Amino acid sequence: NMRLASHNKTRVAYFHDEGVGNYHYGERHPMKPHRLTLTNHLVLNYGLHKKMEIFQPRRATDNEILEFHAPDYVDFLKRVTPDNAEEFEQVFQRFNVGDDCPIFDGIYDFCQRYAGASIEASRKLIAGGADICINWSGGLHHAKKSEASGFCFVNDIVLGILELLRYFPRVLYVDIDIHHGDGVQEAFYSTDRVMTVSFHKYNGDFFPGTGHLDEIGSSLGKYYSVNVPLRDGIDDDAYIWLFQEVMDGVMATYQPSAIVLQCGADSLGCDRLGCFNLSIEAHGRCVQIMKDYKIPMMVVGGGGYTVRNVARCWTYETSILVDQELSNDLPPNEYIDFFRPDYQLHPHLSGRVENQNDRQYLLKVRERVMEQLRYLDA
Ligand code: TV7
Ligand code: CA
Ligand code: ZN
Repeated sequence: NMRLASHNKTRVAYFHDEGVGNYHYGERHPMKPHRLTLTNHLVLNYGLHKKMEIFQPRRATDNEILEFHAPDYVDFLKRVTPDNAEEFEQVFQRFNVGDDCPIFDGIYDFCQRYAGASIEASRKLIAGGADICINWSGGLHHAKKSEASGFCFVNDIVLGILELLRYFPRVLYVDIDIHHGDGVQEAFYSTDRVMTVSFHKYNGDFFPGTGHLDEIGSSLGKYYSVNVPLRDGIDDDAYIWLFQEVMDGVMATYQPSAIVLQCGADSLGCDRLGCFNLSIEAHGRCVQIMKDYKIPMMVVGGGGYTVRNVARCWTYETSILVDQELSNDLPPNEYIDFFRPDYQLHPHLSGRVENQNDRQYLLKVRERVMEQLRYLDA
């Protein structure tokens, strides 16, 4: 890759919207945008901003959001508020708003902010202005063309990939959130210009219910959707092994020109909604593995419901992307109380859930994925 060969330091651009952490899904709702403020504070207090270019992103415009989403759905998101919600109740079902995807103050503004950052990140990569772009507020992978789903209203990943496709011939999407990346998979299910790869818990029941090994894509996109279904309690060694095996196979066969990596932190041990046993180090190892392929890459957030660990994880992953080692002692900061009682970057997170992924199961999954990838070569 000439663009990377011409200089040896990775250039990282960090997109952070000052206001994006101030939205509230509701008192009892597990999605807490405040985790983005917390993450940004740790990033700054560790001094990582000195090793990146920092951008305050633009909000996405209506027309940019309409590149993927349907006009009637966008119109609804723009107009609905908690105060006028009753006027819209007849369309709540159609657009799937309710408990998981509630109407809250500033909902469309929130979407414009996190989606604007992903679109700007794509443009920065296209312009060759950075090798890696980070948007921790993005990664809302469940949103569909005409409906909200799983805490996601606008699919910033699909919008970011559509932008990348204006310039890059092939885009690889990789998703390590514990949930299946269904919205992104669906959007690109019948094209070979995007390969989607999701690692997730799957048992037919866990949200969103899709992501079976046999979902491989259709028509031109046949074999270009890859699913890695996992059982409860997967540990560091098994996850890293399988991730390395699958991604080496994918990179060798697909040879993408750009990568989008969704880093949902609900795959960590001790997550409020998750059931894996991953440490922050192992989660970060996946980020390191993708970085080492040296392809232009956008890194986004996603799920993550134990807020203190989300901030730790994405801060650590920022440090990996800028090649800066961090002390395990968290720097003093105004939110230090969130990190009680240990005040460490790497708390012990495993062991809460029994590992249901035996060796035989993991080998079967790897073999099935490798078999699928062999069809790409042919
Ligand atoms: C990317 N799990 C999103 C992951 C989206 C998961 C779900 C909840 C949940 C919602 C709440 C709440 C919750 C303790 C957990 C079938 C249902 C069951 C709503 C109560 N507490 C991402 C979406 C998932 C909302 N949804 O991938 C308000 O858990 O399982 C479901 C669907 C129907 C709706 N009910 C839950 O990480 C960002 N929801 C408390 C208050
Ligand atoms: Ca996933
Ligand atoms: Zn998730």
